[in-house]
Amino acid sequence: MIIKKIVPLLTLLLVGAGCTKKESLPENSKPETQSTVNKTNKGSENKITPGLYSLDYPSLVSNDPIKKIDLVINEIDYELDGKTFKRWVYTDKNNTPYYAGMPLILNKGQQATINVTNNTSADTNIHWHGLALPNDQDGPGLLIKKNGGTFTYNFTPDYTGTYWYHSHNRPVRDQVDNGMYGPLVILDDTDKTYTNDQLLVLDDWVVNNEEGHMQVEGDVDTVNGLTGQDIEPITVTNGDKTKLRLVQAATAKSTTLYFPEEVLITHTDGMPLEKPVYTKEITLAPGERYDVEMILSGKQDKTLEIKNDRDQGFSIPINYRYDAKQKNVPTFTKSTTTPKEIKTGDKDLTKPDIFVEMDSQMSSNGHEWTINREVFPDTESFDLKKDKPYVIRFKNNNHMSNHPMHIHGAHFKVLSEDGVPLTDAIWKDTIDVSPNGYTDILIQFDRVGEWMLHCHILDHEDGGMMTTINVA
Ligand SMILES: [Cu+2]
Repeated sequence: MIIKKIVPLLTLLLVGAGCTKKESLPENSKPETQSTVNKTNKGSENKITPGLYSLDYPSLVSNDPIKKIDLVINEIDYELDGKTFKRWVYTDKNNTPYYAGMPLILNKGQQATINVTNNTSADTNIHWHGLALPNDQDGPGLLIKKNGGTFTYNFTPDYTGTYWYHSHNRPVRDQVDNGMYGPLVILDDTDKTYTNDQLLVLDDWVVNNEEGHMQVEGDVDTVNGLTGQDIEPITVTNGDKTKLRLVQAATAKSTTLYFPEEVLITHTDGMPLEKPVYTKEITLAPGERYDVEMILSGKQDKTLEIKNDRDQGFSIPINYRYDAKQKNVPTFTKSTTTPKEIKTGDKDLTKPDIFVEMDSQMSSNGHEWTINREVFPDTESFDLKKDKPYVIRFKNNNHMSNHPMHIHGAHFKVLSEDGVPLTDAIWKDTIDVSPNGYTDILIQFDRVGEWMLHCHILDHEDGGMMTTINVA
């Protein structure tokens, strides 16, 4: 009854929701210079085109111990749903229109040297979401100055998997919502077995109207920065085994995807599942990633689609082509990669060491989002020891809103949800806690430093639902 234990969790992760708003850039950061992208300007690096983030695995393998990447943050004109507005984008020196951010692709064990140039009129920084890195290479605490400021990040990820990167400079929502994000993949040996390997970065933008009050939600849903008929189809044959790397970049709204046939969930937030799960739908809360395998068969060509849960949502076309000469019959992967383990000895995992209660309140400052009844930076912080296991209980006291809680600097294992233990391991870096629900996790930091813990509905984070974990 593994499935029964896991599926409700995965389903729960996606219920509820936040929102994202793409509004015009904040008043104090209007672009001073404008750049217009050329849609036909194809990205040369990694052979990734603006709308179809297809990872051409053989071409990406390099034996260089260090991958040098020039990452440029620009302000561009962005056309969406018939309107043109300003947004920010993570791109390269050629201003290639990576509408969901330039994909950063590393090989297993490869060091990244990332030279960032900030051409926008807002100070910023970058958080490498899901990677456990030295504290001084990640996000908050750094500042990449506006109007040409630079910073060089150096790190070597410990693990493979699907991650993403985004601004963590407050107000974080303003920056991420206006495009400061991109996907980040560390290739695993098993990725060679896929004939198709595609990134699908999900978001929603406020284009026609403003909605939401507790958080800002968009009204135009995008896949890799495109919407409607512009969304590029995925073409597969009966010989293909396709990997889809789903990244939820929306700042508030969760999205449920419906697949035409069962797919196999192999990874959550970059980490392999102990027991992969078959499903036809997945909900992604802000900040979450899921990797799935898709294998289609049949002796006739067909056009299918992956849809989401909104009337004005999106449809990702799948063009299936039958090739009679194709002898390869793909099968779902039996993953040989396992996540790390945390040694807990005789520790009682049913007794939390740390309680994190999420709630909201009205004050003279308006609507505030709280952790243990306080607003960041006045929230209670937690002092932990490196290489020592801790149980954290996230308890959501809101009856209306979910809270996808994210911790920097370490993955964690989900122990139980609403008191029901999981039988098979699920590792996450962002766990969506349902209204009135509670979730226990097990975490152990390998790295010292001050790490953030916050809600990934970024209006909640900016509104106070954040604290720090100090690891010594
Ligand atoms: Cu929240």
